[in-house]
Amino acid sequence: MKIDVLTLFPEMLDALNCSLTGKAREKGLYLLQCHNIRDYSRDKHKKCDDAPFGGGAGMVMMPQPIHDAICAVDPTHSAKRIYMSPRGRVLTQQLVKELSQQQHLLILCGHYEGVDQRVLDMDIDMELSIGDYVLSGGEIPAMVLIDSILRYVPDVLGNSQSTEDESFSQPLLEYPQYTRPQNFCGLTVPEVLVSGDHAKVDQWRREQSLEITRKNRPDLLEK
Ligand code: 4FV
Repeated sequence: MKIDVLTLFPEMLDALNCSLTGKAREKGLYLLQCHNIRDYSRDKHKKCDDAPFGGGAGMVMMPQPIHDAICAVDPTHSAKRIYMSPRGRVLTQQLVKELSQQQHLLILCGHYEGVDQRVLDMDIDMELSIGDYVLSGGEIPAMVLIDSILRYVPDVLGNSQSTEDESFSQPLLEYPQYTRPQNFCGLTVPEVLVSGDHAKVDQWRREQSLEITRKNRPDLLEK
């Protein structure tokens, strides 16, 4: 999988060089390239934002640097081009799974009040939101999208890990997890988990998932 990220702050994406995503990148399981939109500004001062027509607070990212960056990075439109925005379709595990099948993603990160609509109309395939709240930039949402997608890329997760048994891959939320020590601050691990009876463990985990889902996300049970 090839991922191109267009941003005013490419250094923010360095966070992906840690942990699982970092190891996968070192192993060449995916190719991530970050492109600084400011490098494509034709303004002598490299200006990339301006005041909104019609008035209003804040600044809007100008269309020219973004359009030129997209055309330079993805000249044949081979990528699925995604703009991270609270206005977009909300990201779900199902959508993550679908997007993980793409060979090439281009992710545009907005800043300030957002991006000139004309570049979205001309160049973007999909607006995507990570949730109903407003952030200062699209870089963190882009990292959320990349991290969630990479977990479906072959060999990124070790053999011992799986995407099958976790929250949202099933319609129920994940059951509680425990590890050593068995007694921590006087709190012990549920006996069933150390019983060796796998059928009982599976039953306990399903009951816990149901209880947690009922408490925190009853809407998932309706589905
Ligand atoms: C966002 C979200 C988000 C809005 C203005 C970036 C910011 C600035 N992106 N899911 N929620 N983006 O808040 O994806 O341009």
